[in-house]
Amino acid sequence: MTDDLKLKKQELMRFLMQYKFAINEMMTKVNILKQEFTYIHEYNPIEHVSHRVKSPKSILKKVEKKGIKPSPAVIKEHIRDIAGIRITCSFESDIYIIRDMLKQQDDITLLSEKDYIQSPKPNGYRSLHLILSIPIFMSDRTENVCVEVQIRTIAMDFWASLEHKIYYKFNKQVPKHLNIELTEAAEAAHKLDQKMEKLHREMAEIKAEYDEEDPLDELNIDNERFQLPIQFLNSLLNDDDL
Ligand code: 0O2
Repeated sequence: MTDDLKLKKQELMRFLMQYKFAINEMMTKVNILKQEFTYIHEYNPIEHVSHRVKSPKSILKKVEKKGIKPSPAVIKEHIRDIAGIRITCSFESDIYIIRDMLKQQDDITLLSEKDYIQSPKPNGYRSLHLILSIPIFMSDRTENVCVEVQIRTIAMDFWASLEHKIYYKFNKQVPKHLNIELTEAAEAAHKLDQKMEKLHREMAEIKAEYDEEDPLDELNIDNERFQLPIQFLNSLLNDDDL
């Protein structure tokens, strides 16, 4: 390998490294939110998280598509999805809860938000896209790095994965009848999301009523996991000597 090529490779590695670190930072944040939310609200809004750094080949494709100069500074400014994180949740309302939890963090700046849930794409694509900027502290400098965060439900993700496969299988020229069926499937997925959200809400209401009535709550005892019979615990609570 020539010295010039070695230098170019090093420059590319250094450029991509900041995106890897940005993903590490974001993943730590997401994991903390996941654990804290589970602890406080007794349920986990985040079902699955995946991440990737765009390959040099895909970055170059986007450089060509956008007609920009292939220099690190220009790429960094114009291509904001080099680092990508995808968060999958159970319910649509979780998406906005996670968005708000991320937005309120002091070191995160929200650069843009595209809500393809309120305004789905014509093909039926639904997802919430955030472009966030976070600082990365390197040995000799601080870099503000963009991360694209896509947040969607399991149903939205299921649809998007299949649509993506079909899109590339037919080299972006999907037969009309498949496009129609895909749009219908997106609608069905949306209906399922609405139904699941309704069930989720109803369940939360029942749980809130149940918690109000349950005297064990004051003792902060998780009685589902508690091994002693409930009558015994109630008798303890009613004991004047306590
Ligand atoms: P990959 O491999 O997923 O990263 P941009 O081109 O990013 O500057 P654009 O096109 O406005 O600007 O971006 P947008 O609308 O935020 O969408 C970018 C990403 O969203 C895509 O990334 C996909 O991941 C996803 N996406 C958007 N529309 C669709 C869709 O109709 N179907 C599916 N399955 N995914 C979609 P990339 O860069 O295409 O690829």
